[in-house]
Amino acid sequence: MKLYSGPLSLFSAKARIALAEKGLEHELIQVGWSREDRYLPHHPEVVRLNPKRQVPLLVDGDVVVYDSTLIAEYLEEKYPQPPLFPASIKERARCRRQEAAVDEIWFPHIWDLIETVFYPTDDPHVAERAAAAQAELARLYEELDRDLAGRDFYCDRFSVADIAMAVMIFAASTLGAAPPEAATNVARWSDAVRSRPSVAEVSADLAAAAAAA
Ligand SMILES: N[C@@H](CCC(=O)N[C@@H](CS)C(=O)NCC(=O)O)C(=O)O
Repeated sequence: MKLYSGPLSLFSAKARIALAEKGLEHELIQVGWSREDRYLPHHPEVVRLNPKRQVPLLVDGDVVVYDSTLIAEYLEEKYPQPPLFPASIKERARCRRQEAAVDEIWFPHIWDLIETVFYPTDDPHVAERAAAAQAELARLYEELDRDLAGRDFYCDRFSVADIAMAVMIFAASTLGAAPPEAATNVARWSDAVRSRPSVAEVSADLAAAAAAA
């Protein structure tokens, strides 16, 4: 199995953690990235296999899967143990809803912070965008803290929702938007999730790539 990944790609980090949690041997291929050119030129295999020209991209024999959410779904179906989705339909729906929320509601705010730190811009509103992102993330942390009350994980077991949240909250924390101290449920959850070897290893790789960028 091969995973095409980006050294600073948060979506690739999700796929890497899922593979590690399932103990799946794979070749990790880190595509090129720079502040100036971002992902250009795209890796030739990514161009050939993914019309979106994005990582993560998984190749498992003759199966090609792109998009971190679809990769997690594929891995779960092909390699069900250990599971990364809850058992009940109700909890699976909660898990999928939260993973989507992290990718589609949290990430745009995190992207605003990434742009201010990593990519030079002449947008005169960059500081305002960063401040608005910080405010929105503060609101999302409050909501998440309520959702995690009385729960070890977001759903009834460690799941793709926790993976998506771990990656985005790790990134937000390194970009000046760490969870507030009052969010004690988030802190308890974060300690548990970040101590997992899969999350610890991938977070360390992201931190090293960010330091070198
Ligand atoms: N929805 C996709 C998003 C993937 C994505 O945005 N990948 C970025 C890196 S984080 C990428 O490959 N960008 C290449 C480019 O924009 O040229 C997923 O969940 O995998």
